[in-house]
Amino acid sequence: MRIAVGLGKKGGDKRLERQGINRRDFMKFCTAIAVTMGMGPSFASEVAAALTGRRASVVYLHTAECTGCSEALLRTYKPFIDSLILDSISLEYHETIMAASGEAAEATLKTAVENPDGFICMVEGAIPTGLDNKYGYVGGHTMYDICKEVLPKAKAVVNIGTCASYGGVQAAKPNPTNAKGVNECFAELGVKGINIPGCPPNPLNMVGTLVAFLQGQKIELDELDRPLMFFGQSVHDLCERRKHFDAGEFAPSFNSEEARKGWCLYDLGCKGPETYNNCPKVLFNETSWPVAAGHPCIGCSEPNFWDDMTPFYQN
Ligand code: FSX
Ligand code: SF4
Ligand code: F3S
Repeated sequence: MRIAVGLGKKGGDKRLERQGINRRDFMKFCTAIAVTMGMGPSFASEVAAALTGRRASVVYLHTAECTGCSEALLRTYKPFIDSLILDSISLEYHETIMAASGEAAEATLKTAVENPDGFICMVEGAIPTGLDNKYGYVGGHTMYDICKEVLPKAKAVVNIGTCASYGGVQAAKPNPTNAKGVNECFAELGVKGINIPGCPPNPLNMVGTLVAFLQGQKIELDELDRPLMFFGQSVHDLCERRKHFDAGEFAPSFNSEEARKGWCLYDLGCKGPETYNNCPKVLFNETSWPVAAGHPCIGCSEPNFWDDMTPFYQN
């Protein structure tokens, strides 16, 4: 999957042209990333420079998950985020979308990990540790062993999605595979990944993390290893229905006139007050987010949300 490394603005522009992405659309995308990162729109040119400069080598590992995180990344935005991302990073290994299979795929992973310039490792999914780690295999190796081998060698580890961050649905009670988030699982090896939770996470938070890393920015994390620039405020604080919460205006049912008028969904189970994420500000697919669509926030980016936030439709 390695594509020739392009350098500098000129090389980056050529790469964009090849993908049929015009500069205007690209800058629109960079502005969205700048805003996601909590910077003003003028920061877009620095985002563009980071994304069109020397491409970072990325190894993307899949463990126990639903692949919704990769789907979220690949199915969003115009110009299509996958072209932008795949053209901005050198994605050396990604089990879902790589062309290679079998031994060729394994050889690709080995080469990527031995890259003298280093690599960033993104992990999607929880690590099953029950039964001597035998619940999940890729290419004859346990997911645990693959991560144990690869993660300590990475320049940075980014845990994509709630599963990789905290265990997610795999770790929901009774957690039959004893699934764990990456940091919990590999803390003893000194692995401390940046968590980008969400089930699925917003791809712009993932790209913003990558941009910050490429720029050499220090990424400030909260106590749950989430970048404060994306997860520093609660969904509730950013929600467009908040004025109705403050006014005591609560929709009595999903199918009510009040719900349609934008009244607060707290009485219908909304977990926005306990959930830290930027969904109301960043939106998914440039379009919407759960509460705008009339559905309560179920707290999908918080640890143990399957256990702690259920029942989803009651408070
Ligand atoms: Fe988990 Fe990713 Fe939820 Fe799925 O694979 S965060 S189950 S949306 O997509 O890891
Ligand atoms: Fe808060 Fe949810 Fe009401 Fe929005 S809908 S104001 S997030 S409780
Ligand atoms: Fe998840 Fe709540 Fe955002 S359910 S997508 S954190 S609004």
